[in-house]
Amino acid sequence: MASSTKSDFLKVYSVLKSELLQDPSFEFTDHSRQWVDRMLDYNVPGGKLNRGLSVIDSYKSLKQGEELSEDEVFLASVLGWCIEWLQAYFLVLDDIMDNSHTRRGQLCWFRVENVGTIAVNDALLLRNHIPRILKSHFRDKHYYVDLLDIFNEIEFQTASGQMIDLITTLEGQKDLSNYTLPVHRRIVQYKTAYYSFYLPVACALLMAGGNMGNHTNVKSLLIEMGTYFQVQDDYLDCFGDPKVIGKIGTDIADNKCSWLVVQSLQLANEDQKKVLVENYGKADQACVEKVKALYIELDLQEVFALYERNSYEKLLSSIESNPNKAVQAVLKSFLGKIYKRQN
Ligand code: GPP
Ligand code: MG
Ligand code: MG
Ligand code: MG
Repeated sequence: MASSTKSDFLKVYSVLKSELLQDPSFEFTDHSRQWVDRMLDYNVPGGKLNRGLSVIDSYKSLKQGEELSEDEVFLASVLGWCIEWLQAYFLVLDDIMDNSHTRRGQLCWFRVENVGTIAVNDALLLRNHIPRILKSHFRDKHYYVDLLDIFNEIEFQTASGQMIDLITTLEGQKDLSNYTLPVHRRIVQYKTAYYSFYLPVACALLMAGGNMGNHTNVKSLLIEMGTYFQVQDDYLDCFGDPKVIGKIGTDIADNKCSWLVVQSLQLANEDQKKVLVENYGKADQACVEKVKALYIELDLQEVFALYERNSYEKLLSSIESNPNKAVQAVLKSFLGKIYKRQN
């Protein structure tokens, strides 16, 4: 099945943006309309759009054999954009919390001249756009309340994951041995897997007349895939090319419970652990470089390559054990998109 084209999807973005800029609940002035217009263009459409596009692709797979109406494709695109709006809202705030510099090949929004802490309110606007979009396009659908509920649930889970991502760094400051695989797993499932993998499929299923209640094994598979995706993100934070990933890594300086530091704590001898304790979590480039050199010494690139191959094989065999061919197609296309990704 041909995957949805970015350009058709982007046309729906323009429609949604114009609707929001005409929202009768607010009396826009030229100045305020221009602000929201620029803020949306800066933060919403510039990513890979995988999450959003996968709602349409998943919906198409679930409706296998049926000719989709223009209206159905439009609605699936609208749901896809709601996830991209959610992602934009998270990223604007995450970049402030992680003290990041760049995102998607440009300055983080809060670092743009004259934006600063206005970015916090912009994130609130992005978040509030989601129920407004859903109301405009889904209020007469029988699954409207389920859609609202799922966006609320997933936002709560993501914010909870972000909380443990942040407060775990306090534990790590006391003692790095608090950074273990189970701790890492819990963080990444909540902060990334739910909204990035489970939510797109759950939206497509709701539109197709089903729900995740009948697909618990699919849910756990999506969470596994999301975990693998965030391990890749942790890896790319250190070993990715900023020109390709569009962002400069901050995990080492931020003392994050990253997959890389967890692996290195398992592999390091006493001297190497000392290097970690002395240099991890310091906002000093020389310290960051020492940690990176240790990662290379411990051959974490190879450890990651092995993990990546294993995860891929495990995920593929769980997917193939699913009895539903349409669901298999959805999951395989997800996995194909992220396996060995460089950005
Ligand atoms: C990814 O963490 C997780 C998020 C972007 C969710 C943020 C959630 C909030 C409630 C704000 P990350 O910091 O590793 O992502 P990146 O590497 O893209 O900065
Ligand atoms: Mg971040
Ligand atoms: Mg973060
Ligand atoms: Mg990261």
